[in-house]
Amino acid sequence: MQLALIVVWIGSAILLIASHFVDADVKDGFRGYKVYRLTIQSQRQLDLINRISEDVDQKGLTDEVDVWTELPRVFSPQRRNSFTALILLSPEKQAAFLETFDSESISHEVTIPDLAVAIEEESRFSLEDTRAVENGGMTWTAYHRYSTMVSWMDSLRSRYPDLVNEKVMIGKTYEGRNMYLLKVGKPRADGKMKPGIYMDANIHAREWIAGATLTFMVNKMVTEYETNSTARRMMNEIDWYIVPSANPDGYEYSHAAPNNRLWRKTRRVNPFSTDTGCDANRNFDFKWMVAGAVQTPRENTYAGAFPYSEIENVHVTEALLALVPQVKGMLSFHSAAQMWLLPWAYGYERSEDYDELMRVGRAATDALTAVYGIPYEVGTAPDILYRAAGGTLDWAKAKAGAKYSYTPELRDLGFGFVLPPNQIIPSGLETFEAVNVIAQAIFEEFGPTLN
Ligand code: 0X9
Ligand code: ZN
Repeated sequence: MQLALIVVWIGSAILLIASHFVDADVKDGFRGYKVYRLTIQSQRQLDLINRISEDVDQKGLTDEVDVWTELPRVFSPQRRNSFTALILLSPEKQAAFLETFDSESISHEVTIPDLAVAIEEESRFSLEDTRAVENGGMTWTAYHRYSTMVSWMDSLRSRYPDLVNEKVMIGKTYEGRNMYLLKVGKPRADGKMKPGIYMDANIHAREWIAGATLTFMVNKMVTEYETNSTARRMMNEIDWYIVPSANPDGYEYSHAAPNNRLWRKTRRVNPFSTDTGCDANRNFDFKWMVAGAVQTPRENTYAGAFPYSEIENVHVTEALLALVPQVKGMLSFHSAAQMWLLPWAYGYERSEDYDELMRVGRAATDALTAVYGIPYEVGTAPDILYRAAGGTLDWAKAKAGAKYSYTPELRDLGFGFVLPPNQIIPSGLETFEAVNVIAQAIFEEFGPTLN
């Protein structure tokens, strides 16, 4: 009896999805699309949302229905503070899905009433933003294009030549854009090697707050060197290596038209498929494809046909390998789960440094939360999220000797990936405090010089 009920229930969930998809193209820049926050209170409810998420991904229908929040498989409130999920619904899908949620007693509230409007507002430039760009600068009150980030690196280097040591071209993207590694820090008078921290952002194209937060923090460290003792210590004690965008093609694509706003992957044309791109955060050669990744090019977690199929990952990898053994920390910024993730992400094994990474991660997020009260969870990806192999997080720890390897998942606040630009500075200020804690931990552990 019970089994029959479950079969009927799963069947109807699939039917609900299947029967409603006719045309999966985004229409009119997400006009009338809404984002809802669902509150999940049982394993059964979690199963339903995970099932919807998987089903739309497999069918390539995420332009109509998309679960934005990455959810664990197991409902364990003692492990995770909140079981809420953001879901995007096109106008055609709203009625049927809300009916299902109601019948399953999943409570829901609208967080974005019209995604098209949110995207328009998010993309708005003030006069100051426009003027800054025209003058080769950048602001943190708008989300900027990749070329603006590159100009910002150049301008920072020319204004602070003692602190911005190098801007190295590390290679070209699939579409031919230059990728850069910026090195900042106050060189030691004795020329000895300081511990290094590598940071990148936007390996996932749509997570715009990641690159904005990273450039904000770097800008702050450099421009406030003389006036801010925290910035000065960070610059004196650590050499910082920064790739502001680890997936510039995807990032630019997500900016190019409102319909592209939710693009996550790279932009490589796959040889045996009409589906473009691969999840670059599944493409590194460590435990590749072991878990949380697929071989279906259409899906958002497509790991590529083989490790390093993506040239951008090759460049990041070679840049980081050239910094061994200096780099002791790696921060690859994502959004939007408000989590500070640590290795291993591929499976449930504990790394030998698990306790230290937890301790330092907790201290970092405590400092972050102290600024504006934004809660963050700390843990391995499988413990608080899900397994995901082939990401920067695991690779940097296993292969590049970055002991303190983390994937910070920045602010969400119910907006998911479309976080209003007035959140950039608060996100930058709070994340800066967390990064400072990690820098201090690395400085204390490895000392002022490595040789
Ligand atoms: O799934 C991901 O790649 C990350 N979450 S996101 O919502 N930003 O897509 C989490 C990745 C954690 N694991 C690894 N870095 N491998
Ligand atoms: Zn991401």
